[in-house]
Amino acid sequence: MSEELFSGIQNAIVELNEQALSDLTGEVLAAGVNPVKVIEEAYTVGIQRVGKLFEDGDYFLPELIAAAEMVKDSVDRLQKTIPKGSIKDKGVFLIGTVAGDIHDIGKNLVATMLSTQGIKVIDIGVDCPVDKFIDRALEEEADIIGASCLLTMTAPEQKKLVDRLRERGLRDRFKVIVGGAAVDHTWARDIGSDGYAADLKEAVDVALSMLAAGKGQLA
Ligand code: B1M
Repeated sequence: MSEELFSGIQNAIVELNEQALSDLTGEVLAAGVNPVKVIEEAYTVGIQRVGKLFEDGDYFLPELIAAAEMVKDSVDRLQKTIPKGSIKDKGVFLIGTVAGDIHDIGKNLVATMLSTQGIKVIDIGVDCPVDKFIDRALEEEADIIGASCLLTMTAPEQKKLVDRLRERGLRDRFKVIVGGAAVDHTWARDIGSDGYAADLKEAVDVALSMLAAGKGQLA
């Protein structure tokens, strides 16, 4: 049944059928399907299919925006049903999208997943200059700073974050995790980040082991 619902949700996103998406989200909630699975296997796959159509020139920006908004609304609805772990048991994770980049679907999902694991998450939004990451991390006494980036053009902001921490004498104060479709493990290592996560599961695994061990993940 989940398989059918999941492909129905993916198709509703690709077809920009808001009513069908809303109805299927209702069905998923009523059936008690694991919301994390729905996010990973239905919504994420659906928006990625739209991305591919955009890349191939079959969809244009208005379709991309419409699909993103539909997914955001449905994920918001589903997120309300995910139980939060007990706050600040394990540490504080500050997350944002780098300056010049307004993509936030992946970042929001990572934030939600982390908050289900007993990690206190401070989400500072999108288009965040590096000093905003650092100032808020100091204010919130964060353990980890997470920077999301979807645009190749803005990936240097992640390097700037690591460099700026060093300039401000704070490099050892925070662990840094980078992620987002524009970057990879090699990039993360090259810029001196402490960790990289490709998806939700890795983001949770890396954050939890970093908090437990108090040291970085990358060789
Ligand atoms: Co844009 N966009 N977009 N877009 N968009 C991409 C990223 C793009 C690859 C599409 C394409 O051309 N093929 C391309 C970037 C190319 C590049 O630089 N390599 C692109 C472009 C070019 C643009 C614009 C410049 C388009 C334009 O204006 N001409 C513009 C930029 C605006 C800006 O930011 N300044 C733009 C705008 C938009 C919308 C506003 C329409 C919308 C975003 C809406 C929103 O986020 N609220 C949008 C969308 C939806 C996409 C695609 C289709 C989907 C992104 C997404 O949400 N994926 C995307 C194409 C694609 O990815 N195939 C595309 C689903 C999400 C769950 O995955 O965000 O990767 P993702 O997150 C993953 C992992 O990366 C990871 O975990 C998540 C779950 O697995 N992760 C982390 C993410 N952050 C993490 C942080 C971590 C750890 C893991 O730790 C801190």
